[in-house]
Amino acid sequence: MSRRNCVNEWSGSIQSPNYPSSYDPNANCSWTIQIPLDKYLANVNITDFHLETNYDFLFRYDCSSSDSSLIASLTGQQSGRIFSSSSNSMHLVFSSDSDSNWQGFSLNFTSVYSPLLDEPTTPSCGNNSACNGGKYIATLSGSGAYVSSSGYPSYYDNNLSCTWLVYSESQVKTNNLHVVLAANGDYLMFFDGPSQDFMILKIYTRYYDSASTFYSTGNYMFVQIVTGDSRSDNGFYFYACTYVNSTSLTAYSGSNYFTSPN
Ligand SMILES: [Ca+2]
Repeated sequence: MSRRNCVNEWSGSIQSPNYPSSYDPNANCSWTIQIPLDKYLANVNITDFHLETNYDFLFRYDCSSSDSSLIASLTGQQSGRIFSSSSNSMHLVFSSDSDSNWQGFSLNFTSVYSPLLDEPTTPSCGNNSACNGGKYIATLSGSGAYVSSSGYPSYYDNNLSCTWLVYSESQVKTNNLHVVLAANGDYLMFFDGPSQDFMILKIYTRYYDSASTFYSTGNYMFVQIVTGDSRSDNGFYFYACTYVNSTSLTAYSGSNYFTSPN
């Protein structure tokens, strides 16, 4: 069977054919999620996902057709995963082979406003930083990205609100976080998603220095430093890199198990 679907909604759900009964063999179905306005992301929660491992797949593309770049190939059991699009559209393709049909999948998606979907701006006040309404977007590849307050370890400015959006094709992981903030109401926050609308991962208000790491649940981590009108200190730095949970994600290898439906 072959089927194409367009979902032009603010929120909704998508199920594999026949769900929760088993899907058909040789299925080839696609969905385009299009959030009605720019600057919104589709945030997808996989509520149930059981596909035959390495034979049946849900392919995730970053834009509105399978001509776009393939982000991930999901197979096996993936329930509980969360991921986001990097724009207001996302394309999904479900493909099954000729036998062993499992239960399939059910996904919910919602819209999330992300003002940082504007084009990245040139950092206005130092390396990897953007302040007072600006933004810095780091897309992780290779060895990752160094993120710091402006001019670290030189003292940061007063009255800052600086933000960083870190994107990875898998999850975002922090390394070697070092924080030195003045005791003046200054704070550093990490959010588990593409904006401040998401759950707070960490808040730091003074000193912190550790080799311990933490992760985003999905593809984005949003970072914000806010400083008051007096006193200052060194600021912060960390190294952001891509984290792949190898027990639940089959990375796309560009090999021969996928045929485009188009
Ligand atoms: Ca199968």
